[in-house]
Amino acid sequence: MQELGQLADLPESYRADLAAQNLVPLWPSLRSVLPPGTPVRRTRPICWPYAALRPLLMRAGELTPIEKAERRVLVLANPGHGLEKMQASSSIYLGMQLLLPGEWAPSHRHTPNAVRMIVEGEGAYTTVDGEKCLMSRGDLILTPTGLWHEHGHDGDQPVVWLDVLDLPLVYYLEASYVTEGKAQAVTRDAGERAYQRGGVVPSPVFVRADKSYPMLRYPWSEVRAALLTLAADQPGIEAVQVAYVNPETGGDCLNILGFSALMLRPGETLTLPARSPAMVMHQIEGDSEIRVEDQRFLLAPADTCCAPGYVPVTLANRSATLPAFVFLADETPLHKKLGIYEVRP
Ligand code: GTQ
Repeated sequence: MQELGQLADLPESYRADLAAQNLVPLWPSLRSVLPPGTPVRRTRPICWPYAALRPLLMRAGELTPIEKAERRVLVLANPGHGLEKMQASSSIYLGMQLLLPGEWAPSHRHTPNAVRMIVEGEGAYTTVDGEKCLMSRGDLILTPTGLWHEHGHDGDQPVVWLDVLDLPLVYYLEASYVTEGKAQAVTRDAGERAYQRGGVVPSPVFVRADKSYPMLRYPWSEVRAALLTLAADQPGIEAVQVAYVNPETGGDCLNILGFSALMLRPGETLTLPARSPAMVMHQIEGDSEIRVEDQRFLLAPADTCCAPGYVPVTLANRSATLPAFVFLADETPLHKKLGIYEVRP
């Protein structure tokens, strides 16, 4: 590839004249914005072990009352982007949120999409668009763009969940903002019950719902059962994996980030090919080993890690007798919409 001219090759007075007109020569920067073959990635493979994070989150519970936090969250920040950027990858934000018994995180809605993966504790709930979604370990709850949501807790132990948002992307688009609201009345029936059986959807008098987000809570008990059934029925299947979809369309459940659950059979090692989107992995149950570039993470339940795009990711079940269950979040829907999605052999 041709070596290009540097900024220093240009006379200083010419550079000053350009800057005075808000002009920049492309050629000194061309190779950094369009590198040959593989993009520049700031996203580094990083692991956030829950055992290290949890005491710091509980300490936040002592130090900062919910009224002073609104959302009591420790952000899982990728140092490759700079901690202050609060990014796990270019488009993914991750936070661990703590709600203590009796606390309430007030109603608001915002442009970024969020999901919550429940990590520990019982008795909390999120009300989304008038639907009260109970939180249990492993449940996935959607709070799509523009929908009101608030969190409450009627139990007697701390509740922790993992927030996954497309906040870095929406912020970059200069489209990120919030609207405060009043406590919501519960007005919407549980989508997870209406759509509980695969292959059939509610169709009153032949009219299908046109809701963009018909299902907001994906109970772990159902997803786990689906994975176990798939593994038992199709022993030859390449990967025991299910995607969280919109049951009306079969498409991705949200527009920007994609979500799936993976079961690693006892002793299984699975290598995902290099794909363009960055990815987040969260251990729901069991113990896994994740290999990304020169990193090797041993995940225990509630541990979270991430991988940049364009590199293969190997996941191995560390148990020879028990299945391991991993929640995956990635940027696939975004890459597909933009036409930049790639899988490399
Ligand atoms: O629970 O609504 O981690 O608005 C970041 C922003 C959680 C939330 C986050 C939010 C929320």
